[in-house]
Amino acid sequence: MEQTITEKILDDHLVEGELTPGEEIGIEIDQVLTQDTTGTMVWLQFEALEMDEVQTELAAQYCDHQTYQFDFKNTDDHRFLRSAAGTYGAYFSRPGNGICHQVHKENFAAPGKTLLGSDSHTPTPGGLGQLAIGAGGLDIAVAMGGGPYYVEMPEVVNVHLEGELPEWATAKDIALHLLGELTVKGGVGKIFEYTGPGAEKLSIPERTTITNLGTELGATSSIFATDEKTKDWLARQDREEEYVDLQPDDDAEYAETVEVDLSELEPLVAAPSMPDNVAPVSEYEGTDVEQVIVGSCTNGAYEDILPSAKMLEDREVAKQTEMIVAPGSKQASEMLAREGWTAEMMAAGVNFSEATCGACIGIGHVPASDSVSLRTFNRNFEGRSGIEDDSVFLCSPEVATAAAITGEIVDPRDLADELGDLEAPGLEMGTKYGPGMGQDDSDIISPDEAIDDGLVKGPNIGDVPLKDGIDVDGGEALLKMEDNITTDHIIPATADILKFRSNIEKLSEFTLSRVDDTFAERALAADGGVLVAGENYGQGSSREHAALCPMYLGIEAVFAQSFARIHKANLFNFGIVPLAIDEETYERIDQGDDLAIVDDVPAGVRSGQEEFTVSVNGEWEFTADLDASERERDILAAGGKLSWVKQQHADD
Ligand code: MIC
Ligand code: SF4
Repeated sequence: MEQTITEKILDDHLVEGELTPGEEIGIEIDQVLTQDTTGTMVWLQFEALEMDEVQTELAAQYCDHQTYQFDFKNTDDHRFLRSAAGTYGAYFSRPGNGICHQVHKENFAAPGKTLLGSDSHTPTPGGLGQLAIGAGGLDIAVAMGGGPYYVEMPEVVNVHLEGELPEWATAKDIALHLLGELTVKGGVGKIFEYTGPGAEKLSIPERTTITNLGTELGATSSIFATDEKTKDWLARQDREEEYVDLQPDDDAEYAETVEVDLSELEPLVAAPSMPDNVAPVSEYEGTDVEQVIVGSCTNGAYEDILPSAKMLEDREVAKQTEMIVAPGSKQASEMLAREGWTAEMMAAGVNFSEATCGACIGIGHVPASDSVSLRTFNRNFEGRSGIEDDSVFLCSPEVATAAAITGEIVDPRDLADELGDLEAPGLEMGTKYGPGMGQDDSDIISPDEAIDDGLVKGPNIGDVPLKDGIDVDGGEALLKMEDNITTDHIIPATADILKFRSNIEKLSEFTLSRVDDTFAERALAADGGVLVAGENYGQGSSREHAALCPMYLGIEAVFAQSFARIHKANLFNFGIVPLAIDEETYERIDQGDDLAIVDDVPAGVRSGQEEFTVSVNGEWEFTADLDASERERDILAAGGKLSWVKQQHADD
């Protein structure tokens, strides 16, 4: 059988099922990654599963999301994570060393291998030919213990890139163009495979910008074939031996093909407050910009920042605007510094940040009220920057830097015309630097170097809540929400909330506070209930806290028109029943209605029942669908994945 790249890698790792789209498959995981704001739960769950050591080829723990300490809580988390990595045999990347996706790409990502990570942008190294998938922390803990990862076999979509990018259009614009066309739910249940002459011309950092943003499409993953560029890039990281040739077969069959002619693209922005709210930059020209940030896991590589540096040579940041560069990794910072670019950018008025997620989740560099911030990031969900009425635009480093120079949104092509001497920077390597990319692993502690002093749990490290069995019969619709509710709505990040990620009791007080700040209190007073939502419920991050906290508050079921992939898996993992409803039913239900499930849910879940009858205030009825594999039903019946795995261990 002729195969796509995805099918080849999955075939090599398949332990259960068949590669039929929509069917559940079990795959072997070679590498796992976790970060600081999902990692504490991962290791607490690993401990609760009574595992002795990491079973995958490689596990890496990064400290990247929260590196600015306000009190002992994050430092406690980081100390615990270092101790867990040392105890169980994972690599540990110290705070300040960079964002997990960038550092993993530089140090460990390998073509042909599978990677599972407790962060939604884990697919980033797909640009290097790695099949990488984001998942909830509990799935990472189980995979790290040697268990297969179960996922619905996605449809493989071919994104065929023709032609060449015109000057000032970038890889970011390819991704934004797709978001504009396909929307934030266009990729659910799909893997995007990029092929064609246009794909071959892209550099590795350009490819990884695109695979990173595949997450915003809701895709399970995104991947490119490998070639000389992949080999060269690995060689620059001193890892040439990890190169594997990976191509789709000539007659590989794709579920669908999306054609993009790169020569037709132009500089784009995603306007507030959804990554698919895409328009040409020219539509917003003249908008005042108070803040510009270049960096993050999307555009934080050395090659992403270099264009900004070149554009700023002999120029200055406009006085009414602040420009911050937040490199994705220390390696990127170091290379810019060694080449002298850092000093030049600083002299132009740029302020450098530590290599951290920070501003991307409202930790530091919060925009001023009622102001526009232009960022090279991947998400601009309402309130994510740290203030509720934010106005965040997403764009390429080139568009961001053009705005920093003028103080307003400007199409860089127009700016180039106006200035006369501004050249499109392109992505070629810096000239001042010799061979080798300045590979730096001084901030990575390998399992061999680790001090194994046992798990160190300070007062910020709580317990993992555990639910036993299933006891679901419906309840009050405590909240009715719209389409595209993000996990940032369910459990916001931001500095004042993020520090409670290891303390579910406290964190749950913030559940859905961005939608209704009385929710947590009402849920506790009602002793549980259900949630109602439109399409694509739970899009965005992988944070399992968005299921754990509702579970803690007694939420039994979520009725939604459709669910985002990772969040749906997290609902199963924490014993909350995801039930699908149609649009008409959604429209008829009101917040406060009593949704009593007429059928015996525990029995139905066990017996494979797919339709459940629900009575609304005892006045009218509707049918809700449970789309779950046998394994997912077993997990629900056990009260969640932790109880399920524990039961299985007890049976062995
Ligand atoms: C995000 O971009 O939303 C995050 C913060 O990286 C999350 C992880 C988290 O919530 O800790 C993600 O993308 O999974
Ligand atoms: Fe960090 Fe933002 Fe990337 Fe999430 S999207 S990993 S918060 S930089």
